[in-house]
Amino acid sequence: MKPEPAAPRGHTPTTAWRHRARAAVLALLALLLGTAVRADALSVDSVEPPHWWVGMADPRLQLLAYGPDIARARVTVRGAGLVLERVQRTDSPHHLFLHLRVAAGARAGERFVVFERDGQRHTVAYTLKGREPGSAQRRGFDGRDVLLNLMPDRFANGNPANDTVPGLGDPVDRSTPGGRHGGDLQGVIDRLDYIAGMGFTAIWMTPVLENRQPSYSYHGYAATDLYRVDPRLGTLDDYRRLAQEARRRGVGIIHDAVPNHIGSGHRWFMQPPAADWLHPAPPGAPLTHHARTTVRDPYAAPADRERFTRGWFAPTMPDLNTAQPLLAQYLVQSTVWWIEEIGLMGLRVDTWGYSDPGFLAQWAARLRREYPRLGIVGEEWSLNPLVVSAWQAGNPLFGRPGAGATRKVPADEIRPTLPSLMDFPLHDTLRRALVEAESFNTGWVRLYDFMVNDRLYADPARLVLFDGNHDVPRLAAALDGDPALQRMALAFVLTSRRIPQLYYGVEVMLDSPKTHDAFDRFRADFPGGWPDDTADAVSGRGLRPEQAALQQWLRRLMLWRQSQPALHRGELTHFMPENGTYVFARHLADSATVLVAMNKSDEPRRLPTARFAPVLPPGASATDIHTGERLDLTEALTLPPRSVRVLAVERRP
Ligand SMILES: [Ca+2]
Ligand SMILES: [Ca+2]
Repeated sequence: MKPEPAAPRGHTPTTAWRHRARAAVLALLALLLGTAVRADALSVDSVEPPHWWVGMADPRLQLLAYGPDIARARVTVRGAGLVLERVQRTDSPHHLFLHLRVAAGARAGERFVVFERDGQRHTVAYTLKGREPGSAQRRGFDGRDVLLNLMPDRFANGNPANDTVPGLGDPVDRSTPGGRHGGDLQGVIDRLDYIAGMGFTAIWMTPVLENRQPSYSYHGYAATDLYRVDPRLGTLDDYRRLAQEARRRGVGIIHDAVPNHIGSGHRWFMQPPAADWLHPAPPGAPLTHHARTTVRDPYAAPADRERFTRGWFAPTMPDLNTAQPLLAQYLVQSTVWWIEEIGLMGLRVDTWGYSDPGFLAQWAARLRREYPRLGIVGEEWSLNPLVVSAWQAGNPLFGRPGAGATRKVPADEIRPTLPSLMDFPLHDTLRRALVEAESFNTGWVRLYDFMVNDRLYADPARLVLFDGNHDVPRLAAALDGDPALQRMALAFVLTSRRIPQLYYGVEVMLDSPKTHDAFDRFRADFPGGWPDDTADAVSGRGLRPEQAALQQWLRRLMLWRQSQPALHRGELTHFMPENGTYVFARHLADSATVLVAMNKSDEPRRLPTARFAPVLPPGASATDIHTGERLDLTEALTLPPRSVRVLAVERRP
């Protein structure tokens, strides 16, 4: 399990001859004085973060130096504008924490961190970079965007030379659903024209950091180095190039951050920087029970709450004790590092809620202080809207109540700070509503009724609604392969009062088992990502007609949506479902209204338009954005059987 020491970071200008001369003098002294001199060579194997920036809102910088017996070293820092305020030692002899301050107005360039011990000296050149113009004010994602979730190992193999990397374990094996399939960042770069051409404006990739695990590493959620791109996915330079090439096409990158756990192949598992760095390991301590309500439930037993946040996610995923202040600062900084280094648009945060609540509030607040507009969407996989809403900034229901309040809340409850959450409750409801038979309380009515829960959210329009992701059965499977229902689901995701996110391959109806534990099969390879694939979603070669038709239908909707302010920030008005139909409108003063009408029944439906009066001006007409049909809505709206119409409403002059 224990990996080799990481390659040194930063270069070390100390010359060997000087070491040797000093060692000879010391040996002579020892001989003369009769005292023992330690023969251990002073080495610094890594300093993290590997570099930093001038001009950050928070001037603090915490360096973690790692090396054999480094805790006994004396440290000085040379160079203007980087001030060493304090050296902190823990119970680990091999780690040393340096608390520094980057002075206001400090210039970009190299500084030097000098370690001295037993008469030896080791100097690390430390770079403070200049920030890209506008870095702090980078725009996050919002209703204008459509996010693409893809898994790099399963999207496209752009570089067969990196499929297996000696020393990392888990060699490529495309024949196994849970093996590495060889996809990589180059594969994504090669398909950016396709991604942008479909109408996506952001890519959320599952984690790209090193996962040095002996097996089952392709998913990326067991990081073993928080400052290294997994070499099987590419290099740091590839990641930077991907972000630059994407940005040129109007596409941002959303980085998957995992503050809750690491992989058991991480050096920290065997050699933590402090004894309280990780929560106790199973089987001595139980795994988490995934009961996420415990951190909100006023009646939850303390032991149940504790087990949720302190229990390991899996036996191969050591749980980070994020209440440890040095670790909390490490995690804030490593996230800032990727944002600055890659030029990220935002973050998707894994297993939000599984960490210490105080840490989560602080982590998000620190990032938003550094980047006020950064997009951050947390994964709170609860189907209960109350549990999801509890994390969104601005929710007055959560946080410690003021004096005199009688409301019972958990003692450590903290005000929410997160701008966005994944909308698992609405995602799940949408799927159920589509496959259910229609009745007075099932089918469309289930979805219609559910929207009242938007009252719980401080800002429902900032939630991310998705057709699927890497953890749930494919949309095609959930809807029993029905193309009409898939169109309705996708139309809803792309026109609802949410930020839409699609899962790669949904445009060509990628299928999977329906059972909820077939994770590896939800992550099938994107067609055409490998040279021997019989179909190619990008060129269209080998696609079945219904696949190509859905892809074209979706492309039309996504590109058109880019010019529709009513879909980006409009109000929502919806009408009670009738006879298997559901109609809603997105509208905004001084902007064209979008009317979405769906018909699940096998019969055509004629809907008198009088009841849509609040959103349809008298004598309105509309264009079906897919067929180009011009519809006169004065009397009625007709819907073909099992269809969805997305309509651009026009006022008749
Ligand atoms: Ca590859
Ligand atoms: Ca945890």
